[in-house]
Amino acid sequence: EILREGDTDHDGELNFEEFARYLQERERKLLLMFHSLDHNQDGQIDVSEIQQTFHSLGVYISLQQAEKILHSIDKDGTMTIDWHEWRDHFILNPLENMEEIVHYWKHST
Ligand SMILES: [Ca+2]
Ligand SMILES: [Ca+2]
Repeated sequence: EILREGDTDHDGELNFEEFARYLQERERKLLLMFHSLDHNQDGQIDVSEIQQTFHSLGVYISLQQAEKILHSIDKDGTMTIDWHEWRDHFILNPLENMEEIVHYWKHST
């Protein structure tokens, strides 16, 4: 998947430049998603913000399900997701937008 998306000169290989460009583009998208999740703009995503995001996309999840999702990304046990945790979790994952992430989470809980 990364190969297909990142291989901009379509030679079937991912050279270092293409890979670096791919990661840069991923980071930009992930940052936008991070900001859209962080409703109160405090730089952290908490459990209620995860739940709100699901609800805003018309998907009901319980607080426990939202906590489970949060635990899978929260590496340092703060019960919030900061930008670094978010980026590290999704950087090599080809999800494109919040709809896809919500769909992915829904199937992982
Ligand atoms: Ca927040
Ligand atoms: Ca954390």
